[in-house]
Order: sequence, then structure tokens, then C-alpha cells
Amino acid sequence: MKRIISLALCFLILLFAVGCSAAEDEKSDDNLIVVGFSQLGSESDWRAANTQSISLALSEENGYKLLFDNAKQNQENQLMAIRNFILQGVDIIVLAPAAETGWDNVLLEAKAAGIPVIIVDREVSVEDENLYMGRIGSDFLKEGEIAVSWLGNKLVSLGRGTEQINILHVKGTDGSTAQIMRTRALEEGVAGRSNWTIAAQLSGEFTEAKGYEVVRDYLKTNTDIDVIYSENDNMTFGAMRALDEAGLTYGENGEIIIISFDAVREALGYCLEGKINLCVECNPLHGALLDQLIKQYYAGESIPKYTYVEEAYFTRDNLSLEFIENRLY
Ligand code: GYE
Repeated sequence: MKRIISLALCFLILLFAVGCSAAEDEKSDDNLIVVGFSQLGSESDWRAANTQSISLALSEENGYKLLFDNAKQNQENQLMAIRNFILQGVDIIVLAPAAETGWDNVLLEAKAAGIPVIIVDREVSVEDENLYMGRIGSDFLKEGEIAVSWLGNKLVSLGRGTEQINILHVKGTDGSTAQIMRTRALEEGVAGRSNWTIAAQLSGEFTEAKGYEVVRDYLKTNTDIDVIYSENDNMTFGAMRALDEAGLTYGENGEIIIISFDAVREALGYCLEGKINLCVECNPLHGALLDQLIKQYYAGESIPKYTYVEEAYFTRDNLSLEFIENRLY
């Protein structure tokens, strides 16, 4: 009998505990800011670092409930995800858009539902800029201009300032701001220099697999290249593999100068080894800034329309192993 009573008592205590924690959960959930984050994909190391930065900053301990959707590089999936977030009545929508255009309707729907939208990373091109509250990201044109002017100086320092220079251009996802602006900087740079030519423009979609494939196929018929301008590190890794297979040399001691964007840890390692000549940084750490903007918004403060992240560029000369090891991405 004693045993039965103590069992029943345990059961009651358990029920009470479960009830309490459920109630607590409900209570704390109510106080959390619910954020629906439509991430465009997981195509690159940069993207993984961006997702991680935002997930860490918008944690439950920091007052958020994060609903995450990975669109796998497909804008249709992003439209669906945003419509789902609206249906679920989230407090804020964060959008990392695959392409610049095609957002007007869905952003109007979010606005009609009274849900503010913050854009991260690439830009959206919409008729009414009030369709989103603010954007956090990079100045992609500036990144491209840094690369072009570095190349000009590098060629002069090698005594090749007036030589004919053939540039193989490996482009990121067509229609994304990172592609549009990095491409614009290169095309303007080439237009302004009579001895530079773009040998070909290949579409590598920001992935290592595609970067490898397009460069490998190109090299089957043409190996007369002086420079590879690759719009992200993962495509660069693919291009390096294709060059190795074709028996072409590159980097500080090779025939082909390699310029890469993002400056993720692996690329900086290659840069330090002299295999990549220039890494232009694209900073994926948007999490803390995003958290700050959302908190400002809830405090009734106005938030800036554009917040640019800080970026640098790296060559073998300004890198060290210690710096690379301590880097967050
Ligand atoms: O450079 C690339 C990623 O939009 C900044 O997208 C981003 C670019 C980045 O996949 O690696």
C-alpha cells in the first residue's frame, strides 16, 4: 500500500512539474520575438557562416524564436517560405534574397499583414523602398573595384602593365547583387584599359562543383589565360582543381593570377601559401547587427535603411597563420 501511495505521489509531482514547465514555456514563448528567416541556400562557405551568425544572434536566450527556411538557391521556394511566415503571423521577416527582382508582390503582402521585413546580404530591387525596413550587407561594387585596382597595380609591379592581359571571368548566380556588382566593376575596369580583355564569362553559380565544371570545360579548348577573376571562393576552389588537372600553374609563383571574393578561412590559407593572389573580403557576420536593428525597432527608434559591414582585402603579404586561425569564418 505504502508503495502504491508513494508511486501515486511521484506521478502527481511529475504531472505538476510537466504542467509547470509547459506553462513556463508558453509564458516565455509569448515574450520571444518570432523571426521568419528565408535564407537563399547553402551554396558556399560564406553562406554557412552567414546562417550560423544569424542563428547564433537570434537565439532563444537572446529573446528570439527563429523559424529558418533554406530555399536551396530557388527564388520560388523563398516566395513560398515568406507566404508561410505571413500565415504563421511571425513578428519580423528576414530575407536573404537569391536575386534582386521579383519581390514586389510578396513584400506588399507582408506589409499588408503588418510584418516588417529586413533584407540581409544581397539587395532587392523594388518599386517602393518602403516595402522593407532596412538592409544589412556588403558594398559589392566596392569589393569589385578593390579587385580591379589591385590587379592594375599588381601588373605594373610585375612589369606587365602594358602587356595584353586575358581575364577568365567566373560569375556567381546571375541576377544576384553580388554577381551584378562584381561583374560591373570588372567590365568597367576592362573598358577603361585597352590591353585588358575578358576572354570568357562562365556561370559558376557560386558553387565549387559548378566552378570546377565550367573552368574544366573551358580549358579543354583554351588555355591562354593570364588572370582568373572568380566571384566567390568556392568557385575558386573548383577552378584551382581544374587548373591542376590541366597542368596549369597559378598564384604568386605560377602563370595565372587568381582573384577571389569572400575570404573564407580556406581561401586565406591558400592565399598565405601563395596559391590565390588576392582575396577580397565579403563579411558574412550579419547576426549581431541584425539583432541590434530588431531591438532598436522594438524600442521605437528609427533604424538605418542601409547598414554596411566592414571589409578588407588580403594578399600573402598581410596574412599570418595566427590571423587565419582566429578568424570566425
Ligand atoms: O559572395 C557567395 C555567396 O551574396 C555575398 O553569395 C553573397 C555571395 C557570396 O554564395 O559566396
